[in-house]
Amino acid sequence: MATAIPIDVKTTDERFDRTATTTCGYCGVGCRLETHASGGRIVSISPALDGPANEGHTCLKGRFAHGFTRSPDRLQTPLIREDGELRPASWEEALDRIVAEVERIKGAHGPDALAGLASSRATNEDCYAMARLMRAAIGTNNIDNCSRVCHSPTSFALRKAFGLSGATGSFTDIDHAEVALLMGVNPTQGHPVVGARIKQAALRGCKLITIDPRRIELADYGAIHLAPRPGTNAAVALGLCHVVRRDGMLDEEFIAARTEGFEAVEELLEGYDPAAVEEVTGIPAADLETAAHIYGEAASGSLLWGLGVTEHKYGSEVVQLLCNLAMMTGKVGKPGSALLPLRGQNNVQGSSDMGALPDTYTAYRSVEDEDVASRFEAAWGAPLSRRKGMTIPQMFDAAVARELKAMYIFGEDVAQTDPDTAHVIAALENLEFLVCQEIFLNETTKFADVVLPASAHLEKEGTFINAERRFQIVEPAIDPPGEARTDFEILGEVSRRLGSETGWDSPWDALDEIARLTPEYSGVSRERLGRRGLQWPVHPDGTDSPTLYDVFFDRPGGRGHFAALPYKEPGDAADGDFPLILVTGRILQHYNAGTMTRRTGNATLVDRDLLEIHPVDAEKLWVKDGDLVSVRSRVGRIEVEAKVTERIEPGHVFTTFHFPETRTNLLVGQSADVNTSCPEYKVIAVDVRPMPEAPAFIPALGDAG
Ligand SMILES: Nc1nc2c(c(=O)[nH]1)N[C@H]1C(S)=C(S)[C@@H](COP(=O)(O)OP(=O)(O)OC[C@H]3O[C@@H](n4cnc5c(=O)[nH]c(N)nc54)[C@H](O)[C@@H]3O)O[C@H]1N2
Ligand SMILES: Nc1nc2c(c(=O)[nH]1)N[C@H]1C(S)=C(S)[C@@H](COP(=O)(O)OP(=O)(O)OC[C@H]3O[C@@H](n4cnc5c(=O)[nH]c(N)nc54)[C@H](O)[C@@H]3O)O[C@H]1N2
Ligand code: SF4
Ligand SMILES: [Mo]
Repeated sequence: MATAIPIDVKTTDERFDRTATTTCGYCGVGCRLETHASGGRIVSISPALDGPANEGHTCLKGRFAHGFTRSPDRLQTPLIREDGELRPASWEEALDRIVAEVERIKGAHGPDALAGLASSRATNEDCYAMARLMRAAIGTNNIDNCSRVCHSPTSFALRKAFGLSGATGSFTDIDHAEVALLMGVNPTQGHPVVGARIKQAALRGCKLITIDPRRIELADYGAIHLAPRPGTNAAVALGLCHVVRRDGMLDEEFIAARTEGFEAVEELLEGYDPAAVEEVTGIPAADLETAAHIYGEAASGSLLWGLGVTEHKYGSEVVQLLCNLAMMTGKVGKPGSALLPLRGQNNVQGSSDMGALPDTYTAYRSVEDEDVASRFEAAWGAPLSRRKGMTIPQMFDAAVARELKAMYIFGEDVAQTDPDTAHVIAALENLEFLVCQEIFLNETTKFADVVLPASAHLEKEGTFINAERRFQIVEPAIDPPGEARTDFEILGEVSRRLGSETGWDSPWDALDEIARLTPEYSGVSRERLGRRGLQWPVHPDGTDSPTLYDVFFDRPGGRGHFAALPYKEPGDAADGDFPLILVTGRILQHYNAGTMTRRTGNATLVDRDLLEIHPVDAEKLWVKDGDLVSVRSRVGRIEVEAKVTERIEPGHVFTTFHFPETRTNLLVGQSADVNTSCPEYKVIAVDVRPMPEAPAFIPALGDAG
């Protein structure tokens, strides 16, 4: 159990009129930060030396990208659409409009004609309040969050294989691992403080195996890099398992005592010898053998993965295959042997844990479970639907079909970040009523009827849960600007006006309620979280769980489950018309929709999305570094500047989705994970052509800080 230090330990410095210790609101590492403010503006942010995930480090986003908070573009009053334009309105007017429209649509079409999205950028208490608003005040389970387009396959697979939807260990396991195998994850860009931890581990002798179609930075520190064709991870994982078994690296004792279903896997593995795997993946057989021996022979080894695994048609199956690999070698549930999916958003673990999902209440308990539903009914004083709600893609399909009439989108820029932008726009246009609760106008607010001005992570209190399942405290560094209110206040007020009084005075009341209603979080309280947080499950006495499954798995019978899943081809493939495979992802300097980082000094570091292309392809296509190119997929076309680089393999191209001017997601189709409908953002067949004219300059939004 982590020792709690009182939360009011703060620096005192006369240059600042407010200091706070909080948790970073960008990525899922969950760095603890010391904020210093003066005159209502943040002056500086430094790393908390005792932050368990960051131990005195941060990246450039957590430390420096705070200027957006006082950007002149911040939403400071509610907005209402009138004659096609958004105009400023009072809170009364905006809330009245919401209540009138929600009641009208609910009356005419029933509660399932409405849907909501919770923000994984916001706190647990915000997401819990959003789930309560949709379920109790409106009466529908139509609620989802961005985990759908991110790590929902991880959640699905971990629950199937081991029982719980979270990393099995902690970042410190990397320090104790003889080997770290990274599949489809690029931590030096996406989770930089963990990326730095991995580099340090490598310099101390930890052997890295990187598996990525691109030569990511950590490959330069590694023992071996495997570059599979995008979408062939299953064959890679099965090939690794084949060699581990063939060459006697199985942990027979662990398999016998702790698992079930291995026989079916053994049979399946016969078909995946390294030569067969080379055919499918393009990875030289000898390299696959080397990687399997490095991992298989080590006494401890951790597996890390990201969207290069999940955002595929069979993403949830590949995660199950990674679980197989860990169980075959007994590398789970002990120090140095952890499965660490690097969850993306600062609180995507939390938004899902809090039940901002169409099928589950807190801690993944089904909405169809009578006992659970009736406990929430009693607590919330409202009848609750036992019918599963819609996922995000189902919501958009239903809106296109004019069955879904209204959405309440809280902190997600779906018109920029969800796949198949044209389809998303058609859905948003079809809605009779759209509310956006935001900190900036974005691509999605272009379709909103009401926009509510909310607070950023540096302006609110509550808790986030990081990628290690760690609840950590969030404290306000400054107040929200103008008339903006905290997300928690807004959601409580909307609930109240729709007839469902929450009775909460602050997020801490909501946290107490969450703990009361959820056995896995029963020991969580503000006081106990202190400066170091607690990793769930947290028992009633406050003991937490840095390592899961040291004795048994959290499944009926306590055994881990092997899944016998063969390789299947990705949803899209290159052909004569679309000869290249586009992979999309992110870079260090910008964050997802970019609404925040584009309004900081980071925009002077990088001011546009770039298309990475190998010199061989570039030459074939007459493309030079810096040229504007046209990229066409089966569903859309964009224009973007080319960057010629050997980091990418011939036949593949890569770009990001941080700038609305690029509209990368126009290119992404409807193909998605078979179990969770997570989009296949990583395999898009495209045709790239040079453009006749010079690149258009995309002006940076400037540093408001
Ligand atoms: N700076 C920054 N940090 C972020 C974010 C951000 O936007 N900017 N976003 C946050 C969010 S929401 C998330 S979810 C995380 C995501 O963090 P990551 O999971 O690291 O995300 P990506 O960079 O999208 O993809 C990881 C890698 O997968 C590789 N890949 C693609 N296809 C395949 C494949 O078929 N097989 C294999 N083995 N690899 C493949 C890509 O080349 C890429 O290097 O980052 C978080 N942190
Ligand atoms: N092509 C491609 N597309 C992708 C991906 C990819 O790899 N490739 N990755 C996908 C992934 S993993 C994810 S998670 C999604 C992320 O997609 P989004 O969730 O849409 O992206 P974000 O930029 O994190 O921010 C969401 C919005 O929340 C607002 N916001 C931030 N903080 C707060 C807050 O505290 N309160 C309120 N009310 N609003 C707030 C921001 O201004 C922004 O408009 O993108 C997905 N899209
Ligand atoms: S690594 Fe992630 S949590 Fe840490 S400072 Fe950077 S963005 Fe924030
Ligand atoms: Mo994500």
